[in-house]
Amino acid sequence: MKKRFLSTLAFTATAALALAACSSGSDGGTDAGTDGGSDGGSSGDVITVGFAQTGSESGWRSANTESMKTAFSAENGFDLVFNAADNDPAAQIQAVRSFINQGVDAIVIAPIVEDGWDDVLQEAKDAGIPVILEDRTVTASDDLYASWVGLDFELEGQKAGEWAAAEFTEPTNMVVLEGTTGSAPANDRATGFDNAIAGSSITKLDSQTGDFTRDGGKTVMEGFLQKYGVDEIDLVYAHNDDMALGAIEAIEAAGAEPGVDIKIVSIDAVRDGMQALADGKINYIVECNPLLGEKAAELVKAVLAGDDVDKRTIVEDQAFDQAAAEAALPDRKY
Ligand code: GZL
Ligand code: ZN
Repeated sequence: MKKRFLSTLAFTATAALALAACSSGSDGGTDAGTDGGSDGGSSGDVITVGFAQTGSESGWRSANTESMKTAFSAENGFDLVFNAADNDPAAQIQAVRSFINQGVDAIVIAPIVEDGWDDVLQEAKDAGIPVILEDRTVTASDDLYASWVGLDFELEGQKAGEWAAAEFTEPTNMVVLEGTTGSAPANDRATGFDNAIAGSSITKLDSQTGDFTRDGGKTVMEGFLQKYGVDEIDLVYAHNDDMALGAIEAIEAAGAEPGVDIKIVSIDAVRDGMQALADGKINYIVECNPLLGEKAAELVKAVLAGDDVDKRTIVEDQAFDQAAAEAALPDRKY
């Protein structure tokens, strides 16, 4: 308690000094976080934001990172301190701690996994630094972050499951390529899909994480093909396109035709996934929109300006069959 009290005390003193500096207009250079989030950016001041990204595990992630960097640009009034945690939850929490120590004005997180966030979010709160979540969610109490902008992962899983339940009316064996273990999308996409296929003719043979990567999807699919044989598997449910694209490689290497001998339903609708759908190697894709940067930047400015913000903002997704993918491909932004 003593340590925290002192750090708060020290922080308050620094903020008071920096605030004086900011308001006297002598805040010429970039803040480098000296004022610890008290200047709110409303004084036309540079807002220093620490962004803790999951890593670079998928095509979706690259599009999301690009969207965030474009939104949190210098011309938009930001100084972005970017960290990609290489899909390592401990490293991501360490990155958030370093943002707190730097005294950034606000912190944005795309949390790799849902659990384990309570302590560091409490530390950010004690330091007076608001946290905005983008993309994935956490199980920590929502008074530990200002707002979340993301997607309805359970609905994405449900849409994929509804397609599969309608498509397969004969007894069907399915294998599942799960996303990162403990992540909100992996948990919720499984729940939504399983609820949608309850009572259908689909049997889940196996389910294993491919960690949202192409290599992961390929390796796990190779294992399933070894274990069950091509003829025993009718359907693959991949929690993202990158794992579906890895599974396509494994199915072709086993001499079977993806999208024909073994059908595939996936989530994301990134360019490479949509191309595979247009080529008939994937059969259905539910979109998961990665372009969250603009909304996240809007939330950071509103929170620092002291405005009330919605706790949750869900971005719309759509779904694509082969014809819709062919039509949508030319205009896809990601
Ligand atoms: C979903 C996002 C997931 C994508 C994957 O919003 O968190 O992480 O579905 C990405 O492609 O790796
Ligand atoms: Zn300032």
